Amino acid sequence: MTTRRTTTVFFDVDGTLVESEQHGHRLAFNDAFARAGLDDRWDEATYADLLAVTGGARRLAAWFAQDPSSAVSTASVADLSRRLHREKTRIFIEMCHSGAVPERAGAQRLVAELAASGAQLAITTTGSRAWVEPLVTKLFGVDTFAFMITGDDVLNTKPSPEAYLMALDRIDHECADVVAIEDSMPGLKASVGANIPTVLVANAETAPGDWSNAALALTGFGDLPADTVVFDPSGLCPDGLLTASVVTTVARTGPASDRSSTTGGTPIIDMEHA
Ligand code: XBP
Ligand code: MG
Repeated sequence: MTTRRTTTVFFDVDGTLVESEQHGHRLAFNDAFARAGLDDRWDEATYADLLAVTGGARRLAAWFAQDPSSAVSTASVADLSRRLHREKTRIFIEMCHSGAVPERAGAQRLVAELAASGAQLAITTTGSRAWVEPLVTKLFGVDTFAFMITGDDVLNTKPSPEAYLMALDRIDHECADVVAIEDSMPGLKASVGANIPTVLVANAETAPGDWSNAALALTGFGDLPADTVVFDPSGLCPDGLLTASVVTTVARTGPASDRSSTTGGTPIIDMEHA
């Protein structure tokens, strides 16, 4: 007797399900600096660079460690980063409650389609549980995601594969085809590092770099006129719309190491110069 295989889809949150970085987290970090009486402020270009460091407290610590104009001594960096991050998290939770953090165009459609198709959905994020749980629940519903792995659950944030390995441990992956939906290079490294085929729904701001480790890369879910397919060596998404059927096919096809026909593909567009 053969066991029917299920599909499990791991969704990243920041930049993937929600438009949260430049007009969400960045503003909350700046507000926390101001409330603490610090002159530090992150403009969009600075924050785009800082996104290479995942996890808010780690991002703060990296900033204070590198910024020669910062008045903060090395000894107090870790403590200050933790305190500022607690305040930033309080501010960001208020922003989530007030509706200031919207879902990404097409995310709601894809999540609903996948849920209707019977796929199991889960969250794998580096963000803090204190805002992830209420925001995801508010935007996507209480029972939509089977479980959420957050930055609070791991020792090592993305690009470490730890969150994804932990997520794999939570499912019966012998019987499930798995796929990750990510928006950034650290996220892509993390999911591919756990040998999970990945759809990169890239955000221009979060994902400069080489996308060819993705099974499929787009600049959006396909719901906006500007969304384009950037990398699709297997011709999985000819219409440019990321549907439940496309995602399920990526899961069934498996990781790059299991595929024979797709090695050596090159991105259709170089996003750094697009
Ligand atoms: C998200 C992050 C998070 C957020 C801020 O990365 O790195 O740190 O930027 O949230 P990913 P917190 O989307 O790859 O999971 O301040 O709660 O950490
Ligand atoms: Mg992300």
